[in-house]
Amino acid sequence: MYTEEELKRGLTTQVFGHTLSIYDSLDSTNACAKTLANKGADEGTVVIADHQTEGRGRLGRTWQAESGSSLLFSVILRPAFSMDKIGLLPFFAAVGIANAVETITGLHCECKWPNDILLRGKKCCGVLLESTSQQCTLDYAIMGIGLNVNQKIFLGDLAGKATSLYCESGLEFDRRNVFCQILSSLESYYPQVCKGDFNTVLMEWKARATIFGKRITLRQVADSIDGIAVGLSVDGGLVVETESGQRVWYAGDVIIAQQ
Ligand code: BT5
Repeated sequence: MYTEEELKRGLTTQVFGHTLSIYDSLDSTNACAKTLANKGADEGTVVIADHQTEGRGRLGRTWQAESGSSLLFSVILRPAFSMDKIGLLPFFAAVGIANAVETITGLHCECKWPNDILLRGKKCCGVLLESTSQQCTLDYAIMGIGLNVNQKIFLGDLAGKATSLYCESGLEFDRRNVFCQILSSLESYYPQVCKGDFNTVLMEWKARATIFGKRITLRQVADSIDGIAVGLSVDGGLVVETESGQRVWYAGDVIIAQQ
């Protein structure tokens, strides 16, 4: 993996990446960041690894990434807001990352509820937010980001579903620059987010969403509903118009019906 000096050289941020923990291999950058946060690590501390042996997705799923060509990192956040805002943090992450990816590649990113970033309909980035609270107040959140940068092929389960910045642009990118650009983009939204103001983030997320007005199936582990995605609730849920009225969902996977 890169050295601290190499990564810090391109950083223009004040808080995000001020403290860096860099590893060749880890079980999961989110697990490591959680351990550091429990020991009191500062807001903006970043754990980054070249390889993960147990990269995590949501709902017990895994994140598979090729060493040497991906970005795998987690940022410790300690915003002083109440737990009712926690469901909005994935939108902050997605918009910060999408903005950076668009600047670097010139490609348009699509944001898919709740936490994916797509390029030309395929997933290039996943975000895993994990949080700990005490008496209704957020203690810290770990924002884990997996971005496919220079990976050239995706096999098995990922074939046809995953993509990378390289696959969509034909160009290889210096992962250090991509990393620095993402942290800088995230930090530009963070002061507003910390005040509990997600207006800009939600507006920019919605502008990149393609789900609204479409017929979808929303799948959870033991349940699924069909309906039309009509909007977001104030706390980040997906509002779906079903045959039995409007329902708000906070987790699950969206499948857009073929038109
Ligand atoms: C996510 O979960 O998309 C969140 C992934 C977060 C990964 C980062 S890496 C750094 C940090 N440390 C961790 O341990 N995790 C975070 P979910 O929405 O559940 O999507 C998981 C699904 O995405 C898998 O079941 C696969 O179908 C697919 N997937 C796995 N690896 C992928 C990849 N490299 N590119 C695209 N899709 C992938």
